[in-house]
This record gives sequence, structure tokens and C-alpha cells, in this order.
Amino acid sequence: MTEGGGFTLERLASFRAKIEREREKAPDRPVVAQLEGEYARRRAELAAALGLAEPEVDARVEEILYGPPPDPGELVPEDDAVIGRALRRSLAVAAAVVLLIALGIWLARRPEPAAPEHALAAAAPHAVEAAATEAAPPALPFTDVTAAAGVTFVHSTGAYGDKLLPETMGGGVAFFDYDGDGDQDLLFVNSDHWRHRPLPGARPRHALYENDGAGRFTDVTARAGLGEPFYGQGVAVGDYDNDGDPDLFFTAVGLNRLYENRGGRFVDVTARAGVAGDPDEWSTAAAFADYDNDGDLDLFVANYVRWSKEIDFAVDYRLVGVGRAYGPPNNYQGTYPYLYRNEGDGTFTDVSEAAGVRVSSAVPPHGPAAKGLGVAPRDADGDGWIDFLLANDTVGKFLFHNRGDGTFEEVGAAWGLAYSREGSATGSMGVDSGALRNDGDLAYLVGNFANEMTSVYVSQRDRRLYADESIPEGIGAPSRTALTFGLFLFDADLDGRLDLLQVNGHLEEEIAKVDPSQSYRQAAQLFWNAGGEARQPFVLVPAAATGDLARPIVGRGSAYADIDGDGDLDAVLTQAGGPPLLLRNDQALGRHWLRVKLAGDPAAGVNRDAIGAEVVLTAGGVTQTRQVMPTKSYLSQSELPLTFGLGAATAVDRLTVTWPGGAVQEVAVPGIDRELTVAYDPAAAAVR
Ligand SMILES: [Ca+2]
Ligand SMILES: [Ca+2]
Ligand SMILES: [Ca+2]
Ligand SMILES: [Ca+2]
Repeated sequence: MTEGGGFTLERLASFRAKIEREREKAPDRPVVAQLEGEYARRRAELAAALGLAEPEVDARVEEILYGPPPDPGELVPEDDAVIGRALRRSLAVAAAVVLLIALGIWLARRPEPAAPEHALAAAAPHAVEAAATEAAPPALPFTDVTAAAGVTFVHSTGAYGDKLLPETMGGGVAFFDYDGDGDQDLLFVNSDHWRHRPLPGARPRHALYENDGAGRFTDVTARAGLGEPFYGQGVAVGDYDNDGDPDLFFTAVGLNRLYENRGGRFVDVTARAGVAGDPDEWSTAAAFADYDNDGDLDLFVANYVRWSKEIDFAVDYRLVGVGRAYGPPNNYQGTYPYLYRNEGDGTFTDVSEAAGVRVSSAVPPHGPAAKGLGVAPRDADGDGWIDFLLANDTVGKFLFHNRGDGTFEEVGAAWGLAYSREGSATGSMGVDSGALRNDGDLAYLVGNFANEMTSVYVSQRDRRLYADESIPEGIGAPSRTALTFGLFLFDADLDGRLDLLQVNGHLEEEIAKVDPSQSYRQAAQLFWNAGGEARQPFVLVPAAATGDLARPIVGRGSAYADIDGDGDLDAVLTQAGGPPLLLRNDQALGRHWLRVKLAGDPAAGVNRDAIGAEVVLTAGGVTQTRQVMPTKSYLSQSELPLTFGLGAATAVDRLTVTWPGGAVQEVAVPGIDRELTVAYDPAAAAVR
């Protein structure tokens, strides 16, 4: 019984067995006490969910692990405890039959029965592992609706033959509600022709599409004032002026742009806001987040490498048999990211230096060390201040830990987030964070270069200590060959567990000539989360079961939103130099769901979008944690509303919002299969 993936009796039993194994290894290890504490918490939650007393839960767990208690007449002498345990284990097979019947009765009362192997898995811990290995993902077909939905955008790179590195790195995409009518509109970032070598025809433009609410899109770029061409890369969405509509920050090769949304028309306010950056800088990922908890959104901007056409020719990356080629950035100089503090009056101050995000290399000549392509804002350690993970390409990742006084300390290596298990820097690109296991641990996932596994850094019962568990999580091996750019966590099948979608594609169109393991176009990969009791929780969904999602593309950016209002999450993938792939989620699993949209209160120190808020939902014995954060994946932004899969649960037992700044608000949930809007309520929100 694994529906929902959370604290079922069977999962609790599996957890109990794990604790016993740890105790056998060394009873005095601190981890045993930690696990016991966690067990007590889960037992209490489960007891409440099932309406049982805690000792009854213990008895059920004992029964699952060791079979039913023996008759008093059959009690074994205490000094024969070892034999007794063996006897009880041998009874487990018989007990399994009893349990299956009991489970059968329980399952029969639920609308969605679990697979039989899961019921078997519940009977004995060893069977859990065996069965979990074979757990089959559900059918998760995605349908290419790009043309049918009216999306005609094609990304252009400006390439004319010199193979300049920026040509292969774009571009971003965003789902956001630009006109405030409740559905998710779609923005594509384009590159441009090079000034030194214009191509025939019109210059490439970005494109904004308005959603009609049913997933059909109309190009409104010109009307919205976004027609100005420039060599764009990524985008960040955030209501920086707290007036109720989302604004846009574009990163670019050259000067960046900030557009203020004035009732659906975007006005370039870059100069007044002071966020253009250095004209020689190549900016990539960007994120709005309130790092100083003063109620307005600040801006973090990643820069990639020090680049110009002349530098590109001096580096002169080549592949034998190909000549000049697109390749990794090892021989380019690094950069510093930007951190801009929002002054609340329409202007920003560059605080990069004072805040401590300008990291220089430890080795001579001690130049700027970052080569940023991805940023993940999240309160990594749960201290109430948002931190920034910066994914650097071929350089160790930086974790900027927010000290809460306006400054950051770089703790990537110290917290275990900088390198691979072998201590190597990887070719990091897209990044996302999420509570994969519904158990209080947090993970950062990072897409990496070809022949590098996707990184899965999971906190070790300590939110300031992470280890790469890519292989045990089941992601390492199937992700190694792929060159991954975009990547995000979302609950594709609405079972309450976060799944992973990663978008792949090589830099160099002729790569197959020199590396037969690689191809320019690569299939995106969907990993289904089978839950914490599985031997390797993530299972790669076979390409044949994902529909058009697995069509090989030159994958780059990616984002998700429920474009058609049916409760499941649809996706968009971008290509460098090609059309995007808009994918409608056509799952038909009958699961329940709840969407939660937050509205902050700037006067109370909570930004209007509630970016950075954490929402915890308990339903069906499963507790899920999600963060309101549009910035995820590569150069891209996903929708603000949170989608919680409820599986078979028909009610939400508890919903708690922790607003940026730390105020906690309990929210009553009147129903499911709908979107719930939660406004910050000073009367209900209690500061921790
Ligand atoms: Ca702020
Ligand atoms: Ca923090
Ligand atoms: Ca899922
Ligand atoms: Ca949908």
C-alpha cells in the first residue's frame, strides 16, 4: 500500500525496520536517536490520520514486521529470545496472508486500489525492497500541442558559421499570469542576430502568448510592448513594485532589461531601476526573491563567463574532424553574479560586493570564480532567510547562506553542495530544489554535462549537510549519458510525490562525429517517484509511456503550469535554434489535487507574490512541503500556484503556510480538486 507515498502503516513499518538495522550496526550512533525522533513524529501523525492510539500503531507495525503476537500458551522463554525472533519471522509468511486480507478490506474502502505487489510488499521488509525495485510507473502520456494551441514561436540563435558560444546556450521560457485573469500565459525569450553579422530577414523577437484559459494561446507580443529585439537568454518573473501584476527581468548577452507591467503593457524601466549590469557581461539565470525579508523582491542574477567574439576566437574550442565547435567553458574567465537590493521606490542598489556574493578563485590569479547558469533560491537550512544555490558550469557550485544581516557566506563545499561524490566540479546548468521524500529532508537537483550524472544532493537529517545520492535515488545511471539543461520537480501523476523532468540536448550539432555516445538532439527524461520505501525511489518512465515528451530535441529551458485548468501540470520545453515543445499532460489516473495560490501583504513585510513561502499539506497520511518559487530549471520560470497531488485522499487534513519572514498561518481547506487562494491574514498568522 503505497498510494500517496507517505506515512502508511507499511511505510512506518519499513522505517521501523530501517531503525532496527541501524541500531544493530551501532546502537549509540546519534543517527539512531534522530531516527527515533522522526519515527515518533511520523507515528503521531499516522495515529491521528487513522484515528488510532499510538500504542495501537506500534502494535500494527510489530505485526507487519514480525507477524501477529503469539498466544500466551506459545510464549517463548525470555532467554530464547533469538530463537523466538526467528520463529516469529518464520510466521511472517503466514501473517502476510492475514495481512493481505486485512489490507484488502482496507483497500476495498478506498476508491483506488494499490497494485498487488505493493500489498505484498507491506507484508515483509525484504519483500518491500524486492517489489519496490519492480514498481512500474503509471502511464504518463504527454501530447505535443504546440501548433494546435497556437504557439508559432521559433528560437533563433543568430548563428552564421563562426560558432560563437552564446548561440548554443539559449533560451528561457516562463509561465506566468501577465494579465491577472487567473490562467497561465507563456513567454519565450529569443536571441538575436549578431550586430557584426546581421542575417537576412527580420530580427528575432521574444514572444508573449495569452492563454484563453483552456490552453489555447494568442500572440500578444506587440500589444504587450515586448517586441524589442536583443540577445536574450533567460527571464525572471516577479512583482517587484508590489502593485499586483508580474514584472519581467530579461538576462542577455550585453545589457539586461527590466520591464514594468502596467496593466498588461510592459514598459522598459531598466535605466531608472539600475539593473542593466555591465555591457560586457553575459547574464543567464535570474531570480526574484526577498533576501532581506522587508517585503519587496530583490534580484539575483547569474553571469556565465567573460565573453566576446574575440575571446571566443582566442579560446578557439575545436573538435577533431569538426573544427571550431561549441564546447564547455573551461578556458574562459569566470564572472561574479549580481545581487540587487530593492529599495522599494522603483530602484535597486547593486549590493554584490557588500553582501559577499563576489567569490574569487582560490588559485592565482584569483579572478572571478563563478560560471553561473542556474540559480535556486531556497531557505536551505530553514532559518527563515532565503539562501541561493548558484550552479556553476565546470566550477564548484556556490551556496550563498544568508546570515540574516544583509550578508552571505559561501558554504557550497562545507555543506556538501559544491562537488560530485568524487570531489569534482561538474558542468552544472539547470537546478531545482524540493522535498523529494515527504519526510523533512530537502534536495537540490542539478542537471549536468554529457557523461555526468544529474546531481541529487539530499540533506542528511541536517539541513546544513548534503550528500549526492543520485545513484541510490535511481537517477544517476539513467541520467549519465544525457547532456541536461533544464530540470524541475513536479508531481506529474498527482500521487503526492515529486517527479523529475529533465530536458536534454548537446551543445554541438556535429558531436556524433567525434563521440558516438552522443547526439545533438536528445530525448527529455521523466523520472517517476515511487516513494521512499522503494530501493531506488526514482524510476525512469519508458519513452514509449511518455508520448511526445521523449521526442529528441535540442533541449534547453523548461517550465510547468496547468495550462488547461484540469488540475494536472503541463510543460513546455525550449530548443536552441528551434521551435518549443508545448506538452499537455494527458494522464488519466483519477487522482485528486489541490492548487494553492498565495497573496502576500507588502505592508506586513510579505511580498505580494509570496515568493519564498513554504506550504505544508497533510492528506491521506502524507505530508508534503512545497515552496512558492517561480525560479527553477534553466533560464526559466514556472507558474506561482502550487499543485499538490492528493492521490486517493478526498480531504486535506491540514494546510500550513509559512510566509517569508516566518509568520505561520493555518488554513482551512473547504474542498479539493480546485484552486484555493490564501491571503496573508495578520490575525491568523503567528510569528514563530
Ligand atoms: Ca527586499
Ligand atoms: Ca537560510
Ligand atoms: Ca508523483
Ligand atoms: Ca493540465
